[in-house]
Amino acid sequence: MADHTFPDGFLWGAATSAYQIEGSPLADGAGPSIWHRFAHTAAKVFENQHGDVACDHYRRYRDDIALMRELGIRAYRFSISWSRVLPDGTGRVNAAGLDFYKRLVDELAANDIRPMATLYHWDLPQAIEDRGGWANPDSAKWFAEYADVMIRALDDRVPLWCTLNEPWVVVHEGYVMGGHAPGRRDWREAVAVSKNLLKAHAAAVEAYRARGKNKIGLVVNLVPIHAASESDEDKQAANRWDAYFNRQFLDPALLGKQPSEMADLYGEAWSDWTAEELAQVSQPIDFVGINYYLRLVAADDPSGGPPRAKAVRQPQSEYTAMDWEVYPAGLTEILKWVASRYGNVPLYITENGVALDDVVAPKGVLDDTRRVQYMNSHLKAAREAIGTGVDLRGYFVWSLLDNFEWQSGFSKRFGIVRVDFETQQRVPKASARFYTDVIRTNGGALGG
Ligand code: IFM
Repeated sequence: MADHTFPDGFLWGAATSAYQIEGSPLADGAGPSIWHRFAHTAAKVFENQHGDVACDHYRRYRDDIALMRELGIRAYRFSISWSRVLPDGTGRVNAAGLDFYKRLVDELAANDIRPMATLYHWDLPQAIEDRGGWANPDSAKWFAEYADVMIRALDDRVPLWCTLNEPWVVVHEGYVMGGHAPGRRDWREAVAVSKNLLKAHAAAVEAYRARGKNKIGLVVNLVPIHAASESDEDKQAANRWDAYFNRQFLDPALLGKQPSEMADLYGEAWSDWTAEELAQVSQPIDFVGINYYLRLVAADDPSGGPPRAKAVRQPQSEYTAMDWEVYPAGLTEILKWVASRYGNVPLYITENGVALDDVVAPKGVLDDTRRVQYMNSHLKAAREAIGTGVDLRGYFVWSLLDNFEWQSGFSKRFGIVRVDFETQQRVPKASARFYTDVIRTNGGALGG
């Protein structure tokens, strides 16, 4: 039987983000975020749902931390709402907003749970959006100012910091597809935002080096891309998609270069970077956070948008409630790829999990066997990558709680803990109990 135990000190965590769980978005002097504005615009989110209450974590954070402790969770990845702390995006600090995050990290410390704080998980202050948002070249400077406020306030208690969560999603969903705030569809703007996000990431890292004493990294969502056939057209389409999804942010941030496919894939929308800009965005970082959910099989699609590729469904595969292919081997593949391409930088799996149509049994029991299987197979895949020498230091399940899944509202449930959104009752699912065993045995409970 294979040994599935993980290295000593492996960090076992759970992840959430501010707008998805906190609720009370305007409480205690907070300013609105683009997600508050977007979700309150008709027909943007499933059934016009919004994050006004969500999991009410802003008021129930102590109970949620107690629950994590009960489940044996050792680390908690959360994000900070920029507009709670800086209601106008820049300038005046809202002491009450900042105080929420101070209390949160104090409570984590009291429960022996290590915090990992993400500075940006998609909820840009609306006040910044009103000044052009991420398309404004000053956004990098504004982000660094906000980062500095947070570092000064929390670095003594937060050992791990993430600058941006999934910049690819910010660009693709926010500026290409328009399904996320701020809801635009403009490839040229997407190109500008992609560059400004990388500059913002680097500016925050620089601010961190000036004052921070711990570790800071970047979180990206990575997707193995396989060609649908052996044809040159499909192979090139897969390659363009790989550049678009996987290398667009990591190559500049870690290698100080652009993937060679960028001009081809963005076409007329593309504008070249200067050598100075490339040098500026490649600030050394302490780790890369990888969010892993699915694989894509790509075919050439000359009539499609700039990357000119389309996804081909795999009839033999299992798909989740998000319609994402379950493909655990891809996690081993992507971890090994990052380690070999970017020089075995320390890695964390900062998100991994599955949305399912959970069925609650009459006595309130939620036996989410498929989620247990999903976690089991993905954790084994992670363990396999470690066995080949990948420096993987931790795993954060997405998500601790069922929550607000962006344009899908509350219709997609990713939690290992069920949330009844009427009563706010939390009920650990079978997957939460399974995770408790995995953590207690440092992976031994994964079985052969
Ligand atoms: O819910 C999101 C999260 O905010 C970012 N990563 C993917 C998750 C599932 O879609």
